[in-house]
Amino acid sequence: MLNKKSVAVVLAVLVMSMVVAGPVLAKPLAIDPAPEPPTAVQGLYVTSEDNEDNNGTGSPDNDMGVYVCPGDDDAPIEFNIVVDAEVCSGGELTLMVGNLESAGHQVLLNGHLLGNLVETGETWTEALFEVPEASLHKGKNLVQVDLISDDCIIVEWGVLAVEPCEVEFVPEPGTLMLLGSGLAGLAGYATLRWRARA
Ligand SMILES: [Ca+2]
Ligand SMILES: [Ca+2]
Ligand SMILES: [Ca+2]
Repeated sequence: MLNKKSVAVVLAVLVMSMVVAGPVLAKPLAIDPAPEPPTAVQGLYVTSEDNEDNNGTGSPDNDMGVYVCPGDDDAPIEFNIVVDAEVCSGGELTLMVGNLESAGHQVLLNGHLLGNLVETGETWTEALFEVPEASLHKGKNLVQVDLISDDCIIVEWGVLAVEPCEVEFVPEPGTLMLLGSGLAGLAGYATLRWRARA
């Protein structure tokens, strides 16, 4: 038969253990260093250092390359990938993500949901997402990872692969005028030479 005192002790121990354990989150684990991002070449835009915060001020809140857990001050994880060319087709976003122990975290580009991260476990994952043309533009493209499931993850780098625009030769009015004045100049020169000879 339990007396009141022993019940109180058991309750106290239970409450204490809950306080110590805190919210139940997948424990961050040590994993090998992340694979390097690809070299930035034409059409391949790489961000491996944070450059954006939760309020969009353009200052890093240092949420890349470190564990971020749901509810942390620096969550969600966000950064910009700068595309320095016009965009005339869709592309692909690749994220290097570490320690995905549950599925569900959402990946957005410029506010458009691209998809969810899947569970791959205690390793690095190259997560690939198709990007529709409407979600891409020249300049800063905001990548955001919303931590939906109870899992702490690392986002190491992000790469946008964008098809270069097809170049069509359509002379602009300015070009035509230049061409025209060039021809007029040539004609004038020819006339002068002809006069000089006469
Ligand atoms: Ca953040
Ligand atoms: Ca950030
Ligand atoms: Ca995890």
